[in-house]
Amino acid sequence: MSTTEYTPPKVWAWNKPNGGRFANINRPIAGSTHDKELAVGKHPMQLYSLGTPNGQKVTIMLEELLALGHRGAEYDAWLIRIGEGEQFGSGFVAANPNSKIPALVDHSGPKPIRLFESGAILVWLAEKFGEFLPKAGEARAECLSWLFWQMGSAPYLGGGFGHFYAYAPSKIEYAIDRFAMETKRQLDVLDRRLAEARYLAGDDYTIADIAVWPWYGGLAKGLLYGSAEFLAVHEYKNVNRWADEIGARPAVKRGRIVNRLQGDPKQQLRERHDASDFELRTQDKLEAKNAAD
Ligand SMILES: N[C@@H](CCC(=O)N[C@@H](CS)C(=O)NCC(=O)O)C(=O)O
Repeated sequence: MSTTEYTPPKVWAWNKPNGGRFANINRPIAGSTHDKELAVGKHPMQLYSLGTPNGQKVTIMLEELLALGHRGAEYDAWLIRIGEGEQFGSGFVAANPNSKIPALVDHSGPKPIRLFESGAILVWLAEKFGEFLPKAGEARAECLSWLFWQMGSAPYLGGGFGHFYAYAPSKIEYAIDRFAMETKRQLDVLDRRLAEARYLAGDDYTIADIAVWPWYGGLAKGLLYGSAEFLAVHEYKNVNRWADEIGARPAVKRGRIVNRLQGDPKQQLRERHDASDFELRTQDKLEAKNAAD
């Protein structure tokens, strides 16, 4: 990649790989690249995802619903390897025309209903089961506001800061400065909110916490982009208190490992088709299962 000053041409053209970490999958057109139907399991909810922060939101929500006894939230979690372009298979594109995980197909009604965008999936599940979304008033307003805050903010963290700090083929001071500043500002926004409230919507744990935790909880606990020291994340004391409290929830511990492909193999459950799949980890059979996949 050239390090000289770039003069954009009159009309941009896709004529060269950019060398970035995602160069082999990025392209400027939508639609499928190959035919591949999605597998369908036995449960009402069919999830097609990967254990990134965006994927974890949905598996945490489903595990929380199951923990409350909602059998209708039983799910099969199928792995979509985005590094290998599986989000461009025809079946996945039919579930999400935007070709990004997570996508959910709800088979509980007379005809399957597709959902894409993690925020939409969380609201759908919250309304369907009557959990984690306050029904009215200030708590509902706060919940929806922080939920949509996450949808608007995280691209600056992931696509901006994370991309230029950790993945871009060269370190560009301008880009890292710009997005580090915005990321720290966002952490401060959260820290101030969590100084005045236990959870983002107030006294109760909601889908706002479920959406924000995998991104900003992960960042505060030093799990994203190897950036803990660079961003001095320990300074955000209220975010850390909140991140620890949510991270200790059993459903969160389960949900965050589903569809994971990275990190400690004991913290990866590549596909989840039954509640008993989690026990495989404690029996040390998971590594063998993952190796066989
Ligand atoms: N706003 C979307 C973001 C989804 C997203 O960016 N997913 C990423 C993984 S974390 C993805 O599938 N990327 C594949 C690609 O860009 O080709 C959501 O919240 O669901």
